[in-house]
Amino acid sequence: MARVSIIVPFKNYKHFLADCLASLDAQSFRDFEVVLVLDGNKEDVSDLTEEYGKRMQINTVKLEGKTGVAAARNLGIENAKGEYVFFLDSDDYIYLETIGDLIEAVDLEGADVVYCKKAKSYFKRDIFLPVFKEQLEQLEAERIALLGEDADDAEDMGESFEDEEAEAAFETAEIGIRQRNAAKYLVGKKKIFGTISVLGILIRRDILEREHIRFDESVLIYSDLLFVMKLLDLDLNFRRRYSTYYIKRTHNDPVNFPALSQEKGEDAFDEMVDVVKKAYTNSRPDGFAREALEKVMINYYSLTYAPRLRRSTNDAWRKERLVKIREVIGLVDNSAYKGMAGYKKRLCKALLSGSAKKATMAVNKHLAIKKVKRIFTKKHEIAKYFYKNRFLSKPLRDNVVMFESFFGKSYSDSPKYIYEYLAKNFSDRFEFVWVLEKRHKLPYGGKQVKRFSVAYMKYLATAKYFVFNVKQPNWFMKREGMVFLETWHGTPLKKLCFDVEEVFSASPMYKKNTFIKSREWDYLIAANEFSSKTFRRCYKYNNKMLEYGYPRNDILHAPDRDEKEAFFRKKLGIPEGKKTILYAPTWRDDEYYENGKYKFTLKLDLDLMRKELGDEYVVLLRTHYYIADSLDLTPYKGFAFNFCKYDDISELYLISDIIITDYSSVFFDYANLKRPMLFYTYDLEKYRDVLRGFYIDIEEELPGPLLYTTEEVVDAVKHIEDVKTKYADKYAVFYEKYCGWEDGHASDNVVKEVFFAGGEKN
Ligand code: C2G
Repeated sequence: MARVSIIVPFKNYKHFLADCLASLDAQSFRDFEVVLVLDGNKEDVSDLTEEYGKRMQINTVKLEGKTGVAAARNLGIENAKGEYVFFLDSDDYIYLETIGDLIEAVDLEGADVVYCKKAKSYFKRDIFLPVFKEQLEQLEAERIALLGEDADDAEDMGESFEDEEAEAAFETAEIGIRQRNAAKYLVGKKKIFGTISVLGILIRRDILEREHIRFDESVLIYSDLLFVMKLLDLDLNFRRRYSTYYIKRTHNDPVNFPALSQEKGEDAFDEMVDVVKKAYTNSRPDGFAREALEKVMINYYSLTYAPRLRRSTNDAWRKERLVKIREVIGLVDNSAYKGMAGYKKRLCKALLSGSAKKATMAVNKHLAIKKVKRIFTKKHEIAKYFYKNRFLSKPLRDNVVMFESFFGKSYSDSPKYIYEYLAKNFSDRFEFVWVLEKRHKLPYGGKQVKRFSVAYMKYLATAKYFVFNVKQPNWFMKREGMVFLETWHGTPLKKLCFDVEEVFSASPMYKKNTFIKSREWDYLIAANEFSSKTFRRCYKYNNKMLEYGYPRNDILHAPDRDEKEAFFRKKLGIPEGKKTILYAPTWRDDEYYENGKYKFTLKLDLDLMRKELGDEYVVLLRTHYYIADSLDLTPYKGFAFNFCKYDDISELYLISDIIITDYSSVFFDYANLKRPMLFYTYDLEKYRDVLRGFYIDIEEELPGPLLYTTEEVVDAVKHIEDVKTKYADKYAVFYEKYCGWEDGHASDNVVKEVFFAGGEKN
């Protein structure tokens, strides 16, 4: 008989189950069986059970005639043979040594129930674990640094007693304290009822039998609450292990793979109210579980439900639900408000007065105070307030066009070229506004506003046309009559949105928000057929696709390209007689300071390059716009030029004889020049296989060599003519596929279609 039965209900999303089983396979404690309960699943998982079944005992059972997680877990309990049971959802996984750590509390402390911490993640296991492990180790190091050598003793404080009587008294108190701690941790700390769960708890199985504890199968979403409350009311030896984690996976794609909680329908509220009432009335009147549940009831109303009261405009709905929630809050004993913030009590009391008007007024007052506080403490909040409350009700201005490139960081990319075409030819018809962080000398006298300033908000609310190369803010409201042209900023190489299985750096809301915002795009530019198809799929984009090539690449096909090149070489101070190598790498998802601010370590040995290539070449360095580090190139004066903050990379392409890049869409654009490309891909495996995944097989398709050391880069530059010859055929194929639509007239064509509805311009 195995010591632990791990009950895993499975309904769908096989790729999650694979991670779940892998996390069990990685445990060094092996004395467990997996009870895998199949709940009407359509995916065949026999390959997984066969593979993992070689190394662990997997008992697969099928739920017949019913469905739901409660029924599945009950069937799991019926089939469990272990001394202890542990519930693990098939879309979650556990940390290293979790089962062994929990069992340790049984062996050393005679625990009946052991619970661990929970961590949330939207990463797959491979990506999450190493980063998480590092964070935990760092925390542990900090703790030891703070407490010194006695760190471990400090944790056990109060465990040694000389006096037997005192020890006995302490033990009793301790059992109570431990029971109370468990109730606080598993219930009282929660802000909503849905997060109260059996996950991460090891339970002696005979207790479930003796006390007839099962999941209520008539309950769809909140069955955990009843189960946990029953358990907490028993006088058991509760123990905790805070050194290990149950990892709850947040689905980062609620559009395609919603979790049960993300699927909630209208009935969920009714079910919640019924379950809470039942859990409360069935609980021990003076028990710790009830005390903890009362806290959640107050918190749920004041933090989650009450703010919704104001937002809702549906009066019938509001009244009906108010009655229900009032019944719940009516159960709470007065003593539960002790120690809680005063406003929570005020909100609950107003609700209990029985008048919907009073309840709403109390909420409005509370939220108004909160908002005023926020306006004065949070950046941009006043401007946003004006956006929502003033500017959105002003009429649209039919002739205003708003431009933004890379979040206002530069005057660049396709918005720049569309602007210049439009302003040069139609300045009498339109008024132009650019979003720019720093003031620029704009040609054609366009107006400039700072991102998130009051003026920016005014135009964002009232301009008719928008030309942006990244996503608009999530809170942007598209009004009727507005026209949104999304230029995007590159042919996709790294997978995007719904094509990304896991997102490493973006928030779990990335897919959902991108989906919602891309519904607002009226036009999207595709530089080539591959982009067009990819965008349609990865964004589920169904509006107009402008298949003209990139406006930003028009300059690379301009009839006066050579004169332009000479002009920019001079303007940028490139020494005469020197050839130029542009190094333009992308950013790395896992090397960052904070959101949108990434690290960059230069992996090219500039000393070696100067020594070997300095007579003939200079290097132009250009990091990605996300990179926050600034590179000091003063030791390489005259050889390496810093163009990291230069606005327009298209102009840098134009003055470069060779480009070195990596996994950046830069190479699709540079290919328009038909000049040689080298790929410095020193971290290819990690980038491609762990962080992102690419759309194209770069080893196959790239029209230049993949290089891994500065020596190889130097050698390739020295033999650049050989590189050209070797890759000539691949280059031709690549050019045809990705640059075939580019003819130097993208700006013209885009403007015609968006601003003149495909008709005559004059
Ligand atoms: N870019 C730049 N300098 C760099 C790298 C990029 O100016 N060193 C600009 C180029 O215009 C490039 C664009 O930023 O085309 C996008 O850069 P990528 O490296 O491709 O990365 P990302 O911003 O993640 O965009 O579909 C395109 C993708 O969304 C990628």
